[in-house]
Amino acid sequence: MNTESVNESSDRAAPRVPRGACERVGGLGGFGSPPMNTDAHFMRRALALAEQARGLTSPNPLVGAVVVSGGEIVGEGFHRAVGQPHAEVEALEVAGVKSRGGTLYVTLEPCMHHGRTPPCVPRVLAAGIARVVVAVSDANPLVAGGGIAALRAAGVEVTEGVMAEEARRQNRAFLHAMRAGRPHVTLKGAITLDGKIADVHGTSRWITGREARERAHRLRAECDAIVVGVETVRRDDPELTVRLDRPWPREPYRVVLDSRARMPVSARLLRVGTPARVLVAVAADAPAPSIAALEARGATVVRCPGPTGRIDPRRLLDELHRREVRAVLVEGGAEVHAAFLDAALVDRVAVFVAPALLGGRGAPSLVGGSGRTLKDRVALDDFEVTRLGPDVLLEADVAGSRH
Ligand code: AOF
Ligand code: ZN
Repeated sequence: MNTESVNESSDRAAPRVPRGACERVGGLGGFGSPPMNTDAHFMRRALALAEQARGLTSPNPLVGAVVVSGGEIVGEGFHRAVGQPHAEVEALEVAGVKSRGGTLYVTLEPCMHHGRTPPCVPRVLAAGIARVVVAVSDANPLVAGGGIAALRAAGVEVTEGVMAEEARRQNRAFLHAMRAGRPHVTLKGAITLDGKIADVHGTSRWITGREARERAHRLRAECDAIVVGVETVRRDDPELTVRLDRPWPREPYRVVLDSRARMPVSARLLRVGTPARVLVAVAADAPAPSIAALEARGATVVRCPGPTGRIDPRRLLDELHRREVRAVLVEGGAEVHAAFLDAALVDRVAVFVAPALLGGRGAPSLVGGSGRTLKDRVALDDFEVTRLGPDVLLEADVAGSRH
């Protein structure tokens, strides 16, 4: 892909690291803990290992681990997919007896609970690890500090917070979902420089070029649910599938906000992928025959009634949370974007900007609704800019929404 990174954080192949960070490997003092910069070096490696599984581990987080003995890496691992061994277990398997007395670097606090796999802490203790370095504690209520406490109680030295900000960014959606009890929401759109998402006729294909559209498919591949409004389905008849240059093993839920169940049963989205992973969110007065017709096509209909006959986005997110969705991509249109913003349910924006102007009073812009006063604007933090061929991708966190 011909992408030019304006900001280092846009390099998705490796986690974001401060450029020029000083590090010293080897030459350890020989007494006590190695210096912090050596810890950062090995943790950076663990983050890079974890990153290899981006988009593949949900509902689990990305986790990487490195076992170090005598200043050398003797084992590495990462979490590959839900149900697969945790990162620490992989790394300890590789290290074997060399783990004894060594240091384990892990990007997320080791777990203590029986989930789909056995707990990691007993495994770490059995391997004779003397010191564990953790980037961030696990926000999962089943773990939340318990792993670190159990290690310390067993006499293992634990250092927390090494490369913590990078680790938090790496698992932004997972950590947010665990902390907030609802999925992390990214508002995604493609606009012209004057902010239009379509021309006055409603035509939006294509505003951006190939590279930007490829990146948009990667954003889909990395999320668990794509949300659009029924108007978008009626107008564009999208598939909402992940289309990359190689087959993608995970299929995000494809969700349509359709308060009155007006989605045509002939919609393309019901003919591709797994129909049961099409969720149609309806409100209280959706006619039963329309619901039955959609269900007959294999769609899953979920009821998320709001106060004014519309969908309550919060209820939809609760429904998605129950299905272990961590990352949601809201792909429009303008009114759907406004509904999520008005409910204060947007955590991040990803906007592709094309070098073109459309104009037209009737042409929709990225966010519809009744608008805000400048005083009440949605402020964004931590802007990242990526060039994608002729277009630009702007990503930012909604101020106040901590990952
Ligand atoms: C770690 N290392 O590599 C992962 C962790 O169902 P399970 O057994 O896979 O447990 C999933 C939970 O364990 C997940 O929600 C998160 O809290 C933690 N994931 N923990 O120490 C790992 N994948
Ligand atoms: Zn674990």
